Amino acid sequence: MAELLKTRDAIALAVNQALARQPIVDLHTHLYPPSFGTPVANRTGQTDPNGLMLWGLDEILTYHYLVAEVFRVVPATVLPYEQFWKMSKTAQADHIWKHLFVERTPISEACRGVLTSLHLLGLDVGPSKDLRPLRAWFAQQDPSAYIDRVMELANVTSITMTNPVFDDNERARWLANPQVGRDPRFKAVLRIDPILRDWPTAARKMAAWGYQVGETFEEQTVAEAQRFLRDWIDRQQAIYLALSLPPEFAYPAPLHSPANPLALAGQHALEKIVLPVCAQRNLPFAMMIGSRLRVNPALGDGGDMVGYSDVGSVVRICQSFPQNRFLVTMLARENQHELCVAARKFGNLMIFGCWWFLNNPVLIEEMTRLRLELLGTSMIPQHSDARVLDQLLYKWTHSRAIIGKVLVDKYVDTAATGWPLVEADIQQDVQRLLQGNFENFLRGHSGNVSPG
Ligand code: RAT
Ligand code: ZN
Repeated sequence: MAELLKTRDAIALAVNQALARQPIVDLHTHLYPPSFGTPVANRTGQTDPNGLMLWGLDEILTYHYLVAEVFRVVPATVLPYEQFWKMSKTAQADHIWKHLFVERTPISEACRGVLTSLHLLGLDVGPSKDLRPLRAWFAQQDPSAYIDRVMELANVTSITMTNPVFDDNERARWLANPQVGRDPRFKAVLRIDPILRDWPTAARKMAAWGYQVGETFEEQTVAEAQRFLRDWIDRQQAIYLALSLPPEFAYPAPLHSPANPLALAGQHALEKIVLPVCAQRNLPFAMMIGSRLRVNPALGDGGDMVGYSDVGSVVRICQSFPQNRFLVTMLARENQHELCVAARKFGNLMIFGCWWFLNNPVLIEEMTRLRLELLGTSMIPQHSDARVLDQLLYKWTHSRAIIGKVLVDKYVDTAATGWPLVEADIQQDVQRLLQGNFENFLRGHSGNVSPG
């Protein structure tokens, strides 16, 4: 008979061990293998200024979360945006280091993240706060071996990329080298934002690339746009299709939508092109809803805003397309409760992650509690959204600790009823949360019959 876990201490030990041992399948990142090139100086001596694999000190310090934070303390009236962007990566990193880490205590989550990552690599800066020895260390790394090291330290076994097919830099790399995405540590995701968000541009581009796609949704356009998606699914061996959507996204599209004049075309593209192909290929469709892009374009990737979105539209989509599966995350804190309730109703809806501005301890804890209470373990509590490889270290370390804290509370409550809790139960739950639910959902097992 396995030993029953009754005390908080025994439960905490079992939870922490299970979490530390459980390999993570990270279902959404913006990371790439070395085959996509890297702009970062390294021991191989090979760099590519437009390379997509970001890693190392200057990249973690210039993460767009930190760019936004540094402009709060050195405003654009003092250092104009254009001037900041003209600076070298090293100079930008030094500027951020000086103002956010040296002149102030680095307590924001993004600042703390840099420190956790460095600490886990054994690279504490010490009282001098001198970055030069750290830079020298990073310049000695081999990018591929460094990926192994980071994955091992973070206990991440599979990294899911985001592969935007309408991005010229990325597209050219897939076309030039059919093997570019075949690194076994990485999986591809076909990212297709313009198809739903800006159909005329998407249609024009597909036409320029040799597909007979016009602006209106005639038979030929639909067939050819579907062929385009199938070709890219095959080229990338994509494991799902994805996009992000603005807060005003609505399904069905409102008849008069001054806020989003392209909404109706987006609806047609969803119904006639994207979802049929996902269903044929048995691939989930991921919708990340609630990002209002570029409210301050001068901040670049840091210039996007959050907005309250419509869960009712998610419900109508899940209801209208039972043959499709949907991975959904929403950016507004205020949407989280309603989204959990929606997931109770539809087995083809899998909610995931604490996205972007929600990826802070206070909100990760709140959301994880809410989800466990409403959905048990039938959800995916987190993804990293890492853009820089080294961020896997902090994003997963911080989240693992919070998920652990919440799980301990839940198991203590369960054990208090006299339920015979054993270690194997905890291991199985943790496996589902950090790996199994995602892998099963990809295989087509929703495994989540509506609990009412
Ligand atoms: O979290 C981020 O880094 C954002 O800039 C976005 O990339 C977002 O995660 C997305 O995938 O659209
Ligand atoms: Zn992302």
